[in-house]
Amino acid sequence: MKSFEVNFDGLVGPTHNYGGLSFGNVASQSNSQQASNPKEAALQGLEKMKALMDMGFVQGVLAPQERPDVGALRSLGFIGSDAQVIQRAAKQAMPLLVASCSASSMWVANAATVSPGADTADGRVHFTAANLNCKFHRSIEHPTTSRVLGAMFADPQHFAHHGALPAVAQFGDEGAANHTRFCRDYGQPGVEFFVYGRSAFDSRYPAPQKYPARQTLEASQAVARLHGLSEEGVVFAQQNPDVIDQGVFHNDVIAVGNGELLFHHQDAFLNTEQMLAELHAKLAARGGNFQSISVPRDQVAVEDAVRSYLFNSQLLSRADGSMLLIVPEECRSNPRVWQYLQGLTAAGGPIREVKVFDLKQSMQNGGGPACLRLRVALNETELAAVNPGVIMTPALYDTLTRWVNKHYRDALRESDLADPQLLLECRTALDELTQILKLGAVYPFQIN
Ligand code: SUG
Repeated sequence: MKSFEVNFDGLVGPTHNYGGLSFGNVASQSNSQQASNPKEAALQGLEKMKALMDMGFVQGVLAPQERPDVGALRSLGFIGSDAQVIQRAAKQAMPLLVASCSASSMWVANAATVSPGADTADGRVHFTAANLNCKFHRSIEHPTTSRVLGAMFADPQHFAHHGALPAVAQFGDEGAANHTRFCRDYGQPGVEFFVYGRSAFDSRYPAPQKYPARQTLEASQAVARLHGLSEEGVVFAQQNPDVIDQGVFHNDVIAVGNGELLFHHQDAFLNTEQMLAELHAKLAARGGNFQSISVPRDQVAVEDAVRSYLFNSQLLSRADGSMLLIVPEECRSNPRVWQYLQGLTAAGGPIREVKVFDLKQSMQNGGGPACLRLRVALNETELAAVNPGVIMTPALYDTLTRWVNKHYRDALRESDLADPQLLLECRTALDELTQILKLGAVYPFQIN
């Protein structure tokens, strides 16, 4: 049976703005308070989805969330009508209003961790929504994420959904941004690679000093248990705490894997040799030939990786077995990174081509090509069970482009977030979107 890796991209929501909300994420902090352009952000994302579809990849779309999140503000004590809740928050606690308006659900690599049916004990595709416990504005995503994923992957015969882990920092879980899967073929049992930033229960593990480690070992282990993964099919590895302190807030800012290949920076991990040997042995036991490309620090410094998002790229397998790397424009404007990439594709290794996309609106908040997609490996039967409304087609691309042009603003500043009209605009847009994507009622305003 044929199998695929389907990329579900997050559609950027109408409140996309630069709130400076993510301590430890250099781009989010440095672009705080700049005016954003939600319309351009959503169109840039749609362009990438269309380009992948046109190249022959199966591409899906994941809906944004209802923002401002009036329910989150109510839970913090703001009362009155929806408009009064927003106005009171704007007056008394602007940072909370900004957090409740974030369009951060666009970075769907953080929506959930996904294990394909070939790896799990019951043969179903398992999803665990990420609690995103490290930042308030992201911790409010998982209830809607679960409803949206449930509406996309509804058939219990093929899909199993787990709620987010307990909402404490000890189980901080950031989803697929710290998870990669290696395999010979998407439909065959693979090796799932979980990368954590610290241990919450064992003080012998080192931890970063300056910025938070968002993913804990214990959270990764819990997800592996929930998904029914076998010991032979998992590898846990620790991120180098020093790179977290340089702005590598998720492993997907310093490494990306696909098929049998791990593409990573020399300084990405702790105990790298041992980790690579374990990956090699475990993949070999599953019939695969693990390979890695380590990018030396004297060619690309960690700072260059963080600024260019070289590793926040999509590594895609083409029909002829070679790989394509989808990188953001910022890689082309960094001379060292661009030179490295030229050498990489000329070297005749597995990565043969680099394609560049303009994702500046998302990049300015620390979200590159890999952040914007959730990978779900599916066989033909499972793909046929996915809600067809969320699979990208030329017609859906046209409809979504028209929908964005009709509903989205082309400039948003912090002061605009207090405008109660924005809430109405967003709800009108999202109500229409659930019909376009055939999701049913998934948003709080539709179900309360
Ligand atoms: O969680 N930025 C996101 C970026 C997430 C990127 N995802 C991956 N690397 N997979 C974050 O830090 C910034 C929001 C703001 O400042 O307005 C933000 O949430």
